[in-house]
Amino acid sequence: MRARWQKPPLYQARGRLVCYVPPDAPDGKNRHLIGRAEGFRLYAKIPIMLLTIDHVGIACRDLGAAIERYVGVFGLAVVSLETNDEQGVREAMLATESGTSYVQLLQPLSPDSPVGKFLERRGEGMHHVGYAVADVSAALAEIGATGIRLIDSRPRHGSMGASIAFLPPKDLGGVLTELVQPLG
Ligand code: MC0
Repeated sequence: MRARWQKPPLYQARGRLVCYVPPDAPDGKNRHLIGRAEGFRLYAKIPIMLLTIDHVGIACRDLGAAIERYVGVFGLAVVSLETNDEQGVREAMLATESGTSYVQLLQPLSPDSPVGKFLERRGEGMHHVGYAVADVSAALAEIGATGIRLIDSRPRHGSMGASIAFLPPKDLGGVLTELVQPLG
């Protein structure tokens, strides 16, 4: 019987995480080919771009009422209340127990803003997911190179001093996606 293929060990070489893969090994994720030797392939491991879920954005008509609901039901803590004129929202960030991921409640400043149009079309509900990245400009360049369209080709100002950029829902399974480089 043919031996089951074993995942090759990762090790450091010249500052990079690499692994040698035998000729019959299946393709792997998060790695790219950097060389070949005697039928073996040498891969460098690609770091995962999305570090964590930074926040879930929820569109609401009445920010005060939405805050009361999320604090009352889940015991979340309001850590920031801001108006973002460029994005057309009044918004609150409510921290989860981890302290590094948030529920973001969004009330539109006008009916023709992104959240205003969303409420009109779909009603209250989940508006977008925000993922933390180490470097939003670098992430935009990498994502753009895959053929995914960018709503923002350069970073904008987001909540709590973050740099943010949006990717269109039509290219990502119907989910408006935000990249977030937290402040500091
Ligand atoms: C619209 N669509 C969505 C959607 N918004 N689908 C999923 N999730 C959403 N959030 C869909 C509509 O249902 C429609 O689909 C199509 O997109 C066009 O809708 P539209 O109403 O005509 O809207 P557009 O095309 O003018 O704009 C949609 C787009 C826009 C996503 C490009 O909303 C945008 O640029 N969003 C990024 C900025 C943003 O959302 N800012 C507010 C949060 P059908 O199938 O009917 O064609 S600011 C924020 O969150 C900041 C403060 C932070 O986190 O720090």
